[in-house]
Amino acid sequence: MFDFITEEHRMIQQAAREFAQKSIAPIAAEHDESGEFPLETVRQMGQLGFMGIEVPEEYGGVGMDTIAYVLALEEISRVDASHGTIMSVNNSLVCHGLLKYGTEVQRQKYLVPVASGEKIGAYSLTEPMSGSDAGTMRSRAVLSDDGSHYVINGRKSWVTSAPVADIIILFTMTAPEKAHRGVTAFIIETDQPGFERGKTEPKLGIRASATSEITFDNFRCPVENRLGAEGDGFKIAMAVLDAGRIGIAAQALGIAEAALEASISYSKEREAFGQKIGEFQMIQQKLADMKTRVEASRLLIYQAALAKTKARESGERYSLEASMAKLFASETAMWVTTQAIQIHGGMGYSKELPVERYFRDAKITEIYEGTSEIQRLVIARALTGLR
Ligand code: COS
Repeated sequence: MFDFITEEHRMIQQAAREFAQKSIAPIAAEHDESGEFPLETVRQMGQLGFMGIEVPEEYGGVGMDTIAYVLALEEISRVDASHGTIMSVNNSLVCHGLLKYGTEVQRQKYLVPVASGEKIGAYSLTEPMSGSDAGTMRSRAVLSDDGSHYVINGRKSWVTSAPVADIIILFTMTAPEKAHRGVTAFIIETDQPGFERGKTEPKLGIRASATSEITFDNFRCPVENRLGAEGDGFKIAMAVLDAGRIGIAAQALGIAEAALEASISYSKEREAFGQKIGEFQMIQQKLADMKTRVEASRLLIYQAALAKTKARESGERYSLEASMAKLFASETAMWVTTQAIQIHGGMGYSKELPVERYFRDAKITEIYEGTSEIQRLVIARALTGLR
């Protein structure tokens, strides 16, 4: 049916499925409980090429397209959404940003190690007082008198992978009077003085992915680490988030599928009132609606992935397709995981089964990389051209 899915796509999908089952499934619940970052399996994902799927081989990636990326990410997230988050940020927010906007020197120095999984990347836009309204940040970067470096000060929050990241793409203000047109992007090496990581956030879900604040105290960033021109940062942040939102949609799809599969199995085993619960119409209706929404999410994700692959040549924006995929898939994940708990009854509420983890993991997909409200705003603006 999907003739754009090639043999090569199926191979990476199968490789991701096998790796997730063999190496991630046995540790997922334990890392969810402890909140410990799964460094070993993340390194292995790098060796398998999953950390830079769309990056050309000359820059350390495997040189595939967005369909390959969403297929692999869905398989990883189906087993563990925390691994999915780490993979998604590294691929779409960091590698994509460095590939699209980096100079040749920046690509060689930063993209190669991040795409090959040798180093871990993060993306930092949000601040304590600036989330959805991303153009209002308070952190600052000031060019030194001799023009050799920027001095960065400020605090950023909710940075996925910050506690372990080697490289962070940072968005900060170089010209606050210009509002969003005063935002500039930088590549930060986290082993430099003036950079500090805050405490790891105690989260409801995706607990094995590490998230923290970061602070800059007179951090000196060489001019050659500026990503794009001064003032281009907001557009870079938004364009990169379009790519990121397709990744989050694929992550949400993986979570929803896992919850659906568990629900199908349970409804064929569990008996009540002398029959399998799957023989009751109320359970059947839930399963039918869950499956339909899962498959509709998949179609929107494929549409967005194809639009992004096409944009490589056309340079056109695919914000509409990305936001529709993220909106629908994340709300599907939340709805499907809620139904899954209901189908499992008390067992769905127990930590003995992974269903409650899917439910907790699903919630963030409606929040990060743009809330559902922001996705609706992007979609409506694309339709009307109004602001
Ligand atoms: N790609 C390229 N350029 C984009 C873009 C995109 N996807 N989205 C917006 N832009 C450009 C616009 O074209 C505009 O350019 P000009 O300055 O030349 O006019 C500029 O960026 C500002 O756009 P806009 O006026 O739409 O900005 P707003 O301040 O109204 O913000 C929203 C738009 C709300 C959609 C944006 O701030 C957003 O997505 N916020 C959510 C941020 C987010 O996802 N945070 C989570 C971070 S990851 S945990």
